[in-house]
Amino acid sequence: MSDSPLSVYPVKPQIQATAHVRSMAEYERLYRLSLDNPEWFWGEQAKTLSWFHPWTQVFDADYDAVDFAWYSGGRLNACYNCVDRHLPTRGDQTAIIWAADEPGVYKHITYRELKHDVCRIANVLIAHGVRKGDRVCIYMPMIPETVATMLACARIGAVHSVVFGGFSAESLRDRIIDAGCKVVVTANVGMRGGREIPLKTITDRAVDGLSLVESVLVARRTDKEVPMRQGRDHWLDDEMRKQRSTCTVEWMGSEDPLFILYTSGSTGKPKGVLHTTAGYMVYAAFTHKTVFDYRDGDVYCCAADVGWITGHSYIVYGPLANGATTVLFESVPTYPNAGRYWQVVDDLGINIFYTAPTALRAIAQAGDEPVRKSSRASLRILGSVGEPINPEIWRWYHDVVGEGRCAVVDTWWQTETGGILISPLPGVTPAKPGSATLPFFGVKPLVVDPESGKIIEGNGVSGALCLSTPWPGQARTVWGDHERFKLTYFSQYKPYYFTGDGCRRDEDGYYWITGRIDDVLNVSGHRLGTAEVESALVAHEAVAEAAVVGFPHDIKGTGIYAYVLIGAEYQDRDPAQLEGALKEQVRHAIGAFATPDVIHIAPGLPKTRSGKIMRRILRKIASSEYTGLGDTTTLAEPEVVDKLVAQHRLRFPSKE
Ligand code: 7RM
Repeated sequence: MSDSPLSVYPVKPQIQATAHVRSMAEYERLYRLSLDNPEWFWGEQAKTLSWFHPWTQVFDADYDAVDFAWYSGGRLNACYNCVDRHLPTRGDQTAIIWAADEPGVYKHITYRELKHDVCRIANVLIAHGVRKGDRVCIYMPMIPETVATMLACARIGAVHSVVFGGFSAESLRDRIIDAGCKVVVTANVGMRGGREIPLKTITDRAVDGLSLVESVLVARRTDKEVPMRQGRDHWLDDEMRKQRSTCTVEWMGSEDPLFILYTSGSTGKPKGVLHTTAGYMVYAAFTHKTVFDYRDGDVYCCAADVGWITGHSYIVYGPLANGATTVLFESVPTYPNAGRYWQVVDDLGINIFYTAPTALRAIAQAGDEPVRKSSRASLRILGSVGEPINPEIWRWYHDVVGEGRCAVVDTWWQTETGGILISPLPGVTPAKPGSATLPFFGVKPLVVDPESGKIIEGNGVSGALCLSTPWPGQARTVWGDHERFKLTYFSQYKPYYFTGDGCRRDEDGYYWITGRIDDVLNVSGHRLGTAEVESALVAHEAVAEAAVVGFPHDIKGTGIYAYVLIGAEYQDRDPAQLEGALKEQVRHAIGAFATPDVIHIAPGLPKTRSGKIMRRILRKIASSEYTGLGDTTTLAEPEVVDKLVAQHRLRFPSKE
């Protein structure tokens, strides 16, 4: 290891190497093999799944058409792999431990019970007309029925589209329409941090007047009564009671769709990222086993929401394919206090814990006391995902939470990648706090010069992060718009996949993700396009124009800063009231997590003479960086910058 400004955390002898890769030498050897002979490597990994019919070709691609096929000729079923195949050996083992929002309330579900629930729900879906290839929208809280519904879809070959329970009616409606969902599964309410979320009411608004949606199935999270529309709405538990607990599996082609998951990009509406069956399952299972060193009998907890890709791959499909015990955590890290995570860890004897830096920052604020109150003796591995982890928080996670005994794995990946691509292997890869370290097997990251588009070789370099080799877990297309898929990911640095992230490869070849270099914000680990927030703002009649940028935020990582130009007839309005109304507008259009932190009613926006908004300048001002704004004399109205700076200074005097 060469010098690094940050300390290197060597692998400690007391941290056992992952059961699957034992040393750096073995990592390097396997890594080289995986790149030299990917078909052999990925063929070997696929053998850990159960197949109805084996594949005839591991990989095939038409690079011009951006068309990838893994395990062609094979037939399998994701639900069968997550549930049925475990019954002979693990029927009585706990598959899911539900940790309810209410502290201390847990429910254990065995693999056998899961199978019965899944089959009943699958039969309910069939009874409501769902067939292979049909889309089902899942707008649910973190309850066992949600996982069972995902698996039920997979069982009958339906394509699920899970929409995070924090999205608004409008966002939900857009996603239901885009995917063409004929059934929506929701719950009467969700519970988060002691508060009720009116999921059914939001669903009613979302599907109002949509003839496309034939049935709304409603899980009962609490006893709360909600209006049910005759003929369309049905209680899920009532429907399940009418059904048998067996349901035949639909054998799917390897490349048949498994699910759609919407994600934000730099332009337009969110894209429905499509993952297919075999490649996704192989990748989710193998990365879960290897990166988290999952061992038989371990209790594993990923505290994400199933509404995001992390929940799909590392609460549901990866762990269950490996026959794991996976914890479904319904609550939030700060409820009823900042010690909640560690209470759950002790109550359930969790060995592997996976969360996001934003959650760690939120609880680290409360100091070490809430952590020290717990034993955490069961913990072996601590994972991080969703955004760059600040070295200070990494150290807190490692030293305070893990008491130096646990390996920290900072895992970099995306909705589009299906699974982890850059991460240390626990007990194998020496860590550097803040670096996701080295590529996973079969993954070849490239650092590309954003100006010239040329690959930058060697170490000690930075640029745009691209990926040069295909891997089984990668998304296949954007639902209904393959051109957009090609354009978004494979055109900027053709023929490579462009991630949207910037990165540095240090002297040791370690990767440091520096964050998005497109117009995507990472707010509390939630992905959000600036364009989405802008279009929500301009939909308000008072707003003539809006420009949204990110700025450093202590807890959220990135905060949302919106510059808005107000129309002439609204100039006399009380600014505070207007700001409130605009925040409400965004909450209504997208969801609470997208609410801007700052609404800056601006006299103008810095634009080039050709009318292009200079976002770089807006980002700097929002971050209280008033120097180095560059040459502003070429702007259409250079004085606008001075005005914006003066207004920002006045409002945030303490930030300088
Ligand atoms: C898994 C997930 C993807 C974006 C990605 C990055 C950022 C995720 C890390 C990270 C630094 C990490 N999917 N990101 N993990 N940045 N270090 N370990 O989050 O589609 O919702 O977001 O998240 O910018 O492009 S996602």
